[in-house]
Amino acid sequence: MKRCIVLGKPNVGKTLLVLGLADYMKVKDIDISFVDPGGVGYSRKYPIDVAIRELVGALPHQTKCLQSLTLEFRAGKGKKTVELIDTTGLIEQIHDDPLTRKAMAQTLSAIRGAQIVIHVIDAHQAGQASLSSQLTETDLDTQLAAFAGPRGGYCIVANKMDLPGAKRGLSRIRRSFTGYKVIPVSAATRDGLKEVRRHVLCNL
Ligand SMILES: Nc1nc2c(ncn2[C@@H]2O[C@H](COP(=O)(O)OP(=O)(O)OP(=O)(O)O)[C@@H](O)[C@H]2O)c(=O)[nH]1
Ligand SMILES: [Mg+2]
Repeated sequence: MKRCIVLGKPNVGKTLLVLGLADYMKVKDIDISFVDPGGVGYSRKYPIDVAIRELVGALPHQTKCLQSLTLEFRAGKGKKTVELIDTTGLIEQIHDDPLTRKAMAQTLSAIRGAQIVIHVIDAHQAGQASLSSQLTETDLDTQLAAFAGPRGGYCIVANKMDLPGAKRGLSRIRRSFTGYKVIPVSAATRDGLKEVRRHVLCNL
């Protein structure tokens, strides 16, 4: 089965994107497999609304391990499946909590095993910076795009498009990441998830 990894900075909406996509694809009960940075795993079945309530949070580093679920796509008479992997948010600095550091290392090593990469950037936050400024080479998002972008199946999701200033943020993201596919999304309202679904399906 092909793997699709969802990554980005903390709090950009990775977990809500993953669960929102499952919801958009009409998954009622989701089976989530958790694998911690030490390799210990377990799984749990949730109604989608409970998963959103328990796994999405406003504080950074809510997700501290790999959380994956399987999505099925109808393709002609058969079906195609993908493992969708939610990850720990990445930061430029060395985090002072050893467990979070390990979880970030786990995110980075999981990139190599994925055929599809969804890089989430918060468009609302990008809209707060001055419009003329572009991201520098040392910015984590620039580095992630340079690392994961040349591989097939890569796209940027500009999330939180429902919030004020996000359109401005989307322009800034498009200017800073020319040559990459950028999909505007609101994981909260589910707008744009059709295009995300199409991106995943096209790369299966
Ligand atoms: N308005 C709005 N809020 C969003 C959207 N996506 C996520 N959020 C909110 O942003 C916060 C972080 O969402 P998460 O999905 O937990 O973000 P994350 O990237 O998984 O965060 P970490 O696991 O901590 O790295 C939560 O309060 C969400 O409700 C969106 O499209 N619009
Ligand atoms: Mg998360």
